[in-house]
Amino acid sequence: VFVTWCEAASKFPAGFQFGSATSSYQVEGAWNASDKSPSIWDVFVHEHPSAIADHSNGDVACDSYHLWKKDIALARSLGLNFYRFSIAWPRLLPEGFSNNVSKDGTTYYNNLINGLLSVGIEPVVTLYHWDLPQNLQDLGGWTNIEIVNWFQEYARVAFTLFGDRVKTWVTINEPTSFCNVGYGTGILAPGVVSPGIGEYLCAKNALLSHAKAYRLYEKEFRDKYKGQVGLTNQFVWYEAKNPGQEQNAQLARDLGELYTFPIFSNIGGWPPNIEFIIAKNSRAENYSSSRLPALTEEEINLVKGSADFFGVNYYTSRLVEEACHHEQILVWPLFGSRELGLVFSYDSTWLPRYDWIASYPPGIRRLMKSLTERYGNIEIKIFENGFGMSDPSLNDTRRVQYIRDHLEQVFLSITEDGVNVTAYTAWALIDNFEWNSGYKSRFGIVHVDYNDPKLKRTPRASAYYYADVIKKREV
Ligand code: GBH
Repeated sequence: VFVTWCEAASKFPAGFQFGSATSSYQVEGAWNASDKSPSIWDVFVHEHPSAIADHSNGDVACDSYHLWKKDIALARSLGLNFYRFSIAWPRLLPEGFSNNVSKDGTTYYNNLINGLLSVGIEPVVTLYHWDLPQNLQDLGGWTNIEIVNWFQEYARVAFTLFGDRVKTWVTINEPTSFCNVGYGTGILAPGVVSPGIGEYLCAKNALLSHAKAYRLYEKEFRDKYKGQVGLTNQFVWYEAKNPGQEQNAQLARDLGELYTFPIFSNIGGWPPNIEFIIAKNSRAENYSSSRLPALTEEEINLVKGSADFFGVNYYTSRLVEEACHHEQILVWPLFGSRELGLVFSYDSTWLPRYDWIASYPPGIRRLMKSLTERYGNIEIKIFENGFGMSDPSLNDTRRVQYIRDHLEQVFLSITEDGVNVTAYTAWALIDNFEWNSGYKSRFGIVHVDYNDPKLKRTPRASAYYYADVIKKREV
């Protein structure tokens, strides 16, 4: 009896799911195959090659558009329970609108979904992982309130075509990243530099777009298909750098919950203290109204409760302190927040470290505990966690350590904190186009040989390690 209890106590609960992920622009390639139209990333990388570290682009990437069978075979060999991928909006709807649904685009995603299901892997589908149709960007993209309707119609097409087989939908990946970096600092596509303005228009419209897609599913698809819909966001866990700074750490966490509070809090709307600070800053800067667009009563109610789970992408944590000079370039959410007058750093003991990632495994546990305490025992799905390396080698010891350390904390969240976390996702299944870092930055648990015309995929030590965890269901 004792042995059985011990074994059970060290295993992840029966319903817990292990997966891995990629996104369309980062792996598909085939940027102009058939009737696909250009996305903002196609245009951004073609017009500004120097925005990418190695001047590369996603024209070919891992060619998953043609090599999807190989990706499925890999996912299967690792024993994944689910595979999270995204649909390229301009591949499915070449005109951006629902007037014209691509036959080849539909076939591609049907093949991928059916191929996964045929080997017992659940497809988890993201509708938006940053590759907006360029023609919609020409109309303002995420800063145009009309996107709420464009996105809802896109979601309707996807739910209609694939909803019979796809039971987990992620509407939007990391609004924090593409709003603040795509429409704020302008580092990511579409490269709009409008800090404090464009990024907040994007924030409001992304939140409403998500909610409209959720309500659509609720009304027209849920009875039939019984799936789950939510969004996933990047979360950085913030702690005070020095004693007595807890209030600032909480402020940073509140700004990080810009897309969480409106959905999961009882009162809905923007986090009140963040709304207050941005209004105050706007007044001081002589604006006639807050740079953070207000939400109407109707919008607040549309968004409130519009998710069946918390999607959490977690990579790293930060220590928070007050900025001495507000002019310092502060890039939310990793380096600081000009809005809050805060700068972020990490501890030198947080290892391994790579670029913006400093490994701090307790962060993922504290984050989930905090979300649960603030918003109730809502189901959490970790939809990204992973480690980058410039070293392409197969013996990726540091990545193994990173994944193991984080899985340990996820396990403790369940057993010690009673957090309702039901999924873990290793980002990424294969090396891919890592946005501004190009191909030099590798996140795959599986190596891709970019010098090989066949783009051969080879599992790394981390892939074997992860496969073993999945098989034994314990860390
Ligand atoms: C996630 O982004 C993405 O969802 C995924 O596509 C990506 O491949 C993965 O993580 C690994 O990076 O301008 O200083 O903020 C994580 C958030 C946002 C972090 C963009 C890097 C660029 C540096 N990323 N950011 S900065």
